[in-house]
Formats: sequence, structure tokens, C-alpha cells
Amino acid sequence: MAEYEPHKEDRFTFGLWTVGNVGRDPFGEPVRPRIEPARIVRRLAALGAYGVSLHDDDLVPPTADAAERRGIVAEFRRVVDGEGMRVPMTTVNLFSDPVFRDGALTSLDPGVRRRAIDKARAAIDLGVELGADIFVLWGGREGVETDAAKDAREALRLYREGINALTRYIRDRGYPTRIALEAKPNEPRGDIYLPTTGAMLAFIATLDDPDIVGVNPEVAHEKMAGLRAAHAIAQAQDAGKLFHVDLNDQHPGRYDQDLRFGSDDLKGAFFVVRALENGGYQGPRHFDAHAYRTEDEEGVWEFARGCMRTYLILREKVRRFEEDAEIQGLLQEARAGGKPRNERLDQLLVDLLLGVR
Ligand code: GLT
Ligand code: MN
Ligand code: MN
Repeated sequence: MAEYEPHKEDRFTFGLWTVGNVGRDPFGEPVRPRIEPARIVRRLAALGAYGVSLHDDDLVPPTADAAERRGIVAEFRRVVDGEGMRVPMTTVNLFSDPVFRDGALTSLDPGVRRRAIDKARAAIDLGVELGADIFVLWGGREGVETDAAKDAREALRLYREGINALTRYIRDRGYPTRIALEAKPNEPRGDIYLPTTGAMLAFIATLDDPDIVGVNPEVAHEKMAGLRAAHAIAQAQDAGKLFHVDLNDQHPGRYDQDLRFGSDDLKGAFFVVRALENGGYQGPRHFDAHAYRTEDEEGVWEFARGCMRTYLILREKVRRFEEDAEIQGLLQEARAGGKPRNERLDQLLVDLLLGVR
């Protein structure tokens, strides 16, 4: 149906690493070839997306020298601009290089910490070159398998020093960049420090320059922790800290799945969309997910279309929820001190979502 066609003003973005995911998992090799960044930009533009995000290494191989880097970035910019696309966010890969295997910003080794900060600074520079004003920081390796190896308070102190070094860099350069911290409870580490959005929010208050640091809640990561993603988003909004969002899905209690948005839990996804749409969130609706490992490239674009389509359908359901006389009447009654009719309310929502209302 044409009414669920995405358009640029819907502000849908995808990481290069998401549609570019080759389907490798801990037990199996890639199942589809890498898609070149320029092709990703062109195909997503044709599907109605607003832009792309990227890790430093998704675009520029870590082995590239300065001249190669300049060429790659200039050519990428040409394609992005030519397609009327944007790069609102960049991030840094502080997890693939074996040097970061026991932490990057929280490594006990000062040389490793310096490398992590240098790499993050270069990724911030890259973002500024590409017009991004959000820098996501996901501390994938900032954790432990055994607390015998690191004291959690020392790790938090090191983490804070690292982020303080980055905000200083942003201020010194006069960049417009704001940092969005992304929480995840585990994987690839046994335990990752600051495992939830709520923990990140408390930590931000301890930084030197908290104004330019917020959060990037990810639906799947909150679900991995057994939590409700829409509540994490609400708390971030309440704190004025919802700088970015990662939309996807997850079967609770599993490994990190990064499933297509809304594919596991439509009701949970409905409340995520409602929080974003009603809460004044103006940033990108960013999908951090990937196609099933069964898929070839055609399946990847089917996946991308599905993420956006589901969001738009749910956005329409939100509008209907807010305009539904019976639903709103029951809410009014509750606010006026009437008895709760939560069973009725929830069934009305279920009817709405199942398309019979
Ligand atoms: C990685 C992770 C994501 C993060 C990305 C940004 S990388 O795919 O699982 O949740 O947002 O570093
Ligand atoms: Mn994830
Ligand atoms: Mn993410």
C-alpha cells in the first residue's frame, strides 16, 4: 500500500554494517558477499531512506594511508550528496581489533587506552567531514569475563577519563558533535559495564561535560537485559538525553539477534514508536538490525523495506490509538479517579494492532 511507503522526511537511517552484514556468526562463515558502501547508499535512497550511519572501519579500511582515506571519503561524499542522502551519525569500531580484546577505553594498559582514544577521535573527525552531528559510542569490549581481572570501579574511572578526553577534543575543535552512549548487558564480553540505558544516564551525570553526552538506547539490548525498551526511551527523554535510537528486535533471553524491527514483539514496537512520535524525538529513526542468515542480497532489501514499513504502520496505529474515542475515554476516566479498566484497554489495543478495530 502506497501509504506505507517511506519518504526522506520520515528520517529512516541504516548502518552500513546492517544491510552490509554478510551473515557471519560464531559458528559459520559469511553467506553473502559484502555490499559496497556506494551501492548501499544508492539502494537505500531508492527505497526512501534518509541516510546512512557508519563505523570508521565500515568505510575506510584500517590499513588505508592518508591519501587512500581522502579518496575513499571524497568519493563516498559524492555518492551520498548525489543521492540526496545524509550521514547523521558515525561511530567507532573499538571491538574488532584484537588489541582491544580486554577493553579499549577501560583497558588496564595505558597504551591501549591511548590507541582507543586516538581511533575514536579520528572517527569523530570523519563524522564531522561527513556532516554528522551524533557520535555513537558502544563499549562492546568494555567489560570482563572475570572480575578477578579488573575492578569495576577502576574500570568506571577509566571509562570516564576516556569519554572526558573525547568531549574535550570536541570542545577544543569547536565541533557540533554530541556523543550518544549505547548500553548492552553482555556479548561480546561476559558482562559489559554500564549494561542498561538507565546505568548510562546515571554515569553521564559524573562526566566533566555532561551537556554534550546522551544515550542511544537499542531496543534489542534492553530486551536482552529483560527490560522494556519503551521505558528506557522514556527515561532518556525525561532526562533530555535521547540523542539517537537503535531500532531492531530480539527474542528475550537469547544471544544478540538484531532482528528486523517489530519482528518479535509488535506490541513492544508499538510503544517504542509511540514514545518517539509523541515524545518530540527529532533525530534519525535508525535501524541497527540485519537480515536473517538465510537471505541473499534481495532478501536484505526486503528486510530493509520491512523495517521501515512496520514503523510506518505502527505510526499510523499510534495515531488511531490517540484518536480512538473509547480508548481515550477510558484513560480520561482513570485520570478522573475512576476504576482502572486495564483489561479492556489492553484488549482494545490488541484489536487495533490485529486490524479488527
Ligand atoms: C554493533 C553493535 C551495535 C552498535 C554498533 C555501533 S556495532 O553492531 O551490536 O549495537 O550499535 O558500534
Ligand atoms: Mn544489537
Ligand atoms: Mn546498536
